[in-house]
Order: sequence, then C-alpha cells, then structure tokens
Amino acid sequence: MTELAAVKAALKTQAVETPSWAYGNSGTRFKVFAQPGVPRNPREKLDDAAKVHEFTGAAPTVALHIPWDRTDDYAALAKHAEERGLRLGAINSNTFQDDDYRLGSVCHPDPAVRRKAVDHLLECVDIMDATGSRDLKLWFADGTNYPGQDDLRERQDRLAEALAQVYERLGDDQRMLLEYKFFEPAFYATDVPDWGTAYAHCLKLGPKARVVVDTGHHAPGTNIEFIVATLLREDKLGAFDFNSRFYADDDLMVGAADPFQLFRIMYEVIRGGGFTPDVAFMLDQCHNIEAKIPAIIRSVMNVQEATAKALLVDRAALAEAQRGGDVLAANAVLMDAYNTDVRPLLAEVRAELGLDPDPVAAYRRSGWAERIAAERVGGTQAGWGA
Ligand code: AOS
Ligand code: ZN
Ligand code: ZN
Repeated sequence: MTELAAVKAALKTQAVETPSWAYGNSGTRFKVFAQPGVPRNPREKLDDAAKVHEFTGAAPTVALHIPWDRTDDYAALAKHAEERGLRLGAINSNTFQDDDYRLGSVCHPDPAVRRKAVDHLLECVDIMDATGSRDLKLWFADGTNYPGQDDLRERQDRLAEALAQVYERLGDDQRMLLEYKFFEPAFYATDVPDWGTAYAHCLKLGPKARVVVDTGHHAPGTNIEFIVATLLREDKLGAFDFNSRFYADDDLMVGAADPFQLFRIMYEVIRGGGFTPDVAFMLDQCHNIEAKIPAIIRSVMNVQEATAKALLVDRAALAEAQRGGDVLAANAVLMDAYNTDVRPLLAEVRAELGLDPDPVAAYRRSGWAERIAAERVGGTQAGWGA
C-alpha cells in the first residue's frame, strides 16, 4: 500500500460519536434560541443523527444523556437507531440538575444524596445493558464555592467510594469514562478538576476505568496534547469530548477556535497508538445560534481534517530531525503536514465510499431541514433538561 493509500484507509475507519443533546435546543444561561424543526424526543434526535451519518459516513453512533433521553423502552430506541444505520453510544449520566445536588452528588456530605446519585449511575449501567452501549460517561458538577465549605479530602473519599460501587456493576465489556473539568459550576474547588485526579481514580478502579479529555475543560494555554500523550502512555485514555473554546467551556464547534491544537492532539493520538476503537472520538457541543445538523456535519469534517493532517506527518523525517537535534527541521515537518490542504484528499475518500464529496452541500440539497421544520410542530422541543 502506498503511504497515501494507508492514510485514506485510516480515514475510512474513523468514527465520530455525536451527542444527542447537540440536536436539541441548547445554549447559554442567558438565552437559548429555539430553532424550527428541532427534535421533540430521542427518536427524532436519532433521525437527525442519521442524516449526519448519511452525509459524512463517519458518525455511526450517538451518545445518550439520561434523563434527557429517558424512555420506557431502550431496546426499542436501540432498534430505532439500528433501522437508521446507527448504534447507541455512550450513556451520559446527569447528577447535576436536581435540587438535591446543590452541595454535590457523589461527593455530597449527606449519604442519602450520595445514595440517590449512585442509584442513578447504576440505572445508567442498566440502560447500557439494554442499549448495548459500551461506555458510561461520568461528568460530575460536584465541587465547592468557598474555602472551608466542605472537606476537600473527604469529598475525594466519597467520590472514590461511589465510583467503586459503579465500577463493580460494570459488565465485562463495559467501561467507565471519567471526565474532568477545572471549574464551573463550582468556582472554588471542583472534585474532578484535572486529568491527574481523574487518572488517580481510574488507576485505583482498574482497567475498565479510563479518562475522558474534553478539549474545552482546560485553563487557557494548557498543553492538551501533552495530557493526551501521557494518558495514552499509561493506557488510560478512554475518549475525547471534542469542542472548541475561546474562553472557558464554550462548547463551540470542534476545530473552529484552534484547528492547530486539534491537529496537535490528533498527532499525539496517532503517535501514541490511540487511533483505535479503545479511544472514542465524541463531540460535546451546543449549537445555540447556528443550524444544528450542518454544524455537526461541519464538526465531523473538522475532526477528519485534523486527523488527515496528523496522518500525513512524515514520521521518519520527523524522527531523523529530532534525533539530529534539528529544531527547525523537526518543526517544519509538523508544519508541512498541518499546512497541507487535505480537503481534496477527504473529498476523494468520500467519493470512494460512495458519498458526496461535500457533505454540507449534500445535506442542504436533501431538503431535510425544510422537512423537519414543517413536520415537527407541536409538542415540546427537546433541549437541555427536556
Ligand atoms: C460538562 O461540562 C461536560 O462537558 C459534560 O460532558 C456533560 O456531561 C455534557 O455536556 C452533557 O451533559
Ligand atoms: Zn464534556
Ligand atoms: Zn463541558
């Protein structure tokens, strides 16, 4: 196989999981702008996700969020997905929207609240059994706002205890993915603030526990690719929540704010042997002012473009320059790959897969946006908390 053929073959295997909540109305705490045609239930979210997969060929799974996607028949929901060429992906838990969680969930000082939170997480594993999902994705809003508010160390003990109970419940082929975030909604101390804390918990739990890197969850200037390289080296990288940030957890389209950072991350993924199904590429985004489905298609394409560039890095030339201590040559190898226009290559890959080379244009021509705007009237549009 020529090198280019190998790059194309790799690109054809890449799958990006899209989040059910990105199809619903969501935005900021100031205003959520409702859009016509937005799904009214989990099935309609899957119908939209099927369009993203139809035009990209690269988004075969959809992450669910419980309770936002609660239904009384998960097997039927899985079948609905299957009939549209999709599978249900990670189950995202929610221990942040109930009044009970004012002081935390699994780290709450009251054991009754902790019990409630753990029961919810266990219910999420039951749902995974019904949907055939591999991954339970945990993000905790737990934390404190004021020094002294609660005992930082005890909160870690409570967290460890809760995670252990859920870990025990996992089936042989199921995994627990622990996401970190440095602040928000807690402003003084978040209980899982960084990769080190997530890693320490996952290490203690065992091989089924892995860390999620949400690209928006870092302080400005953080070298995320270093974290990725480290987690891969320790065999503890489970997934990405891809999105873009200019300021904090902006949840904008991946690759929009800093495509160079995304390229550097994808280079470390490939370099570190992470381009396998063991590392899930997920989106975690909100589309408040832009049309949702084309924005998600665009996001999938942005991940593909960064991946293509990363695959094009001349690793032999890079290694030689690095060994020789040639700083400028080494940097130039990376930059040459980054500066390559990979859009024609990806258009070819799509054509070879029988897809339209321009997924956004193909979606626009399909008439789906007009159809859902006309058909999905009445009912409540799904959104955050719906
Ligand atoms: C929160 O900031 C996170 O990024 C989570 O991944 C969260 O679980 C997701 O936004 C769905 O609620
Ligand atoms: Zn996330
Ligand atoms: Zn986030």
